[in-house]
Amino acid sequence: MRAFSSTARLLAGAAGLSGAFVAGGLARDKYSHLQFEAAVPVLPKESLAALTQERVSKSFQLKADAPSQTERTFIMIKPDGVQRGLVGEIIKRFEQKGFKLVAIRMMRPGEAHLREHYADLAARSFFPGLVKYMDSGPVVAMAWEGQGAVKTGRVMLGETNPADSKPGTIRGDYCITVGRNICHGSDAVESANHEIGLWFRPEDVCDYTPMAADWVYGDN
Ligand code: IDP
Ligand code: MG
Repeated sequence: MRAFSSTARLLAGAAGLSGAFVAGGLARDKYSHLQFEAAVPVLPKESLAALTQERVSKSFQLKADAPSQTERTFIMIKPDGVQRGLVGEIIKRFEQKGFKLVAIRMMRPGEAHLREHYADLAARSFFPGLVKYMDSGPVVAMAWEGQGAVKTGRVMLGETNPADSKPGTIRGDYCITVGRNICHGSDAVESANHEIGLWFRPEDVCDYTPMAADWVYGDN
């Protein structure tokens, strides 16, 4: 019996509270009142509810400082980013930064749409190759919202040519040549709004307040 009791004690110690319940059940005949009763604090239901309520309401006493203006940027994972399995990594970076995903869509829009998206580059020598590359597989189109989303989004992407992109940026970390630079990001607020309108219907863009907004924004 004594050996069994030590085993029960070990179990309880190693597995914590739940282990205490299990081990307590095993040794209940003779030893449970000695070994386990004191280890399990008994809180009346009402006080637990009051404690929870206090904690929860305290966290919401922070002043809401989420920006009133809602700057959005258009970010796209190009066909090479999709093929190379970098969709999750790129989304993760924007999420972890604190930006809010407001629209996302995987698609293969076709040449005409891609020509329109890159219309300002139509005269460039690399334009036909760019359209062919962009039409070589599905892309993931996204709209991200947040303070400074356009400018910061560009910083997160890195330079157009990955060779000039710093480590820590998406292009700096994951690609090598300008012809396979895995992602697109709007270069100005106006072009962002234009691009979001080109790739999404208004009803595809979601309006919501993330629970963490007050933990992302605050001037104190
Ligand atoms: P950005 O994507 O950084 O905004 P842009 O100058 O707008 O750069 O060019 C759009 C895309 O065209 C680039 O991301 C890249 O895929 C492609 N591109 C730009 N310059 C060249 C080039 O010199 N050779 C081949 N492709 C290019
Ligand atoms: Mg551009």
